Amino acid sequence: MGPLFSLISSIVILLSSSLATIAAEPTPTAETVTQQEHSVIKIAVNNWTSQIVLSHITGKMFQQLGYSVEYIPISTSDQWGALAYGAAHVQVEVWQGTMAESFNRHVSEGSIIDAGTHTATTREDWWYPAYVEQECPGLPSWKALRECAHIFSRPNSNNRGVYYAGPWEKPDAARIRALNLNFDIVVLTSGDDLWLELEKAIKNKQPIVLFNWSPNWVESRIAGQFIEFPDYDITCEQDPSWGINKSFLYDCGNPKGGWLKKASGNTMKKQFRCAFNALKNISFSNQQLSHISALVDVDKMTYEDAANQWLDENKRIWQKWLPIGCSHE
Ligand code: TMO
Repeated sequence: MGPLFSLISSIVILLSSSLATIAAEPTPTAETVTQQEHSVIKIAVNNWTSQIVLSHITGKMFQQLGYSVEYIPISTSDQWGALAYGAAHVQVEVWQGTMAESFNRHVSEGSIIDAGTHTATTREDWWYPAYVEQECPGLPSWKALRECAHIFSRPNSNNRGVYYAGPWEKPDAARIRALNLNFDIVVLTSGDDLWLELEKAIKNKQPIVLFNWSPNWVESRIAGQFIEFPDYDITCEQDPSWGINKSFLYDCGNPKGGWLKKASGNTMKKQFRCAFNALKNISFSNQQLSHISALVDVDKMTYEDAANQWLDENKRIWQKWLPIGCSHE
């Protein structure tokens, strides 16, 4: 560091410390700003449709209670730290199949709160459109993937099958290895990218196997099935000797009939009491979730319009979720 630079930096340090002294003087304006900052509820927005629409529905309910809300786009893997440190306060769709491990760990460490379970039951796994069965009659059994991997190949995959994953799946490479499947993985970055690949394949009647989940819009519009892997068991992820492969973990599918939960940071209950109580009451069914995702992915509404439409049409449902006599002021 040159002498001129250190001179400049000392001046900067001097200047900024005197500025800090001035700024530290309590002024009414500064206090108001701080208070407002504390009253903004930050909602974690992930990257699949029902979660995004549900985030907006939840935000509008919080606004009805008098809170301000902010939407924070964040990946499912980054959201745990954000919830633990207050960069986000709420996540409205935590899916068992892809998030149980992190969710349970953070809840047991006390860094996030389990804010209750939706009535919807969930499944997330490899899925294919019905026409694929004509070329691979052993489906939906996973064993058929051993015979038919090549029909899922793509120009650069060297006759190996290609599985299109989203950014949320369990370790697919580990499952492919444990079940000895001749597949490569293409990881896409959002639900939208998965539906583009699906649309392209359907147009050409080309075999495709990709990550999908239920509830989702797909089941209401496109005939198809999940691959039936060996049934999920927690031991499959913990003890290599479990299941058909005695040396490796993950020789099983994701849970069927999995849970769907809401999560909050552990300060939410105190900081935004009324909103926290509303959050605990929020509960969506399978039918409601596939409906709100179809509004966007099929009917091409914006996330916010879809949220507004659902709120307009279901006042009697969500108004019951707002705690009575509760306004945060
Ligand atoms: C978390 N997801 C519903 C995309 O599987």
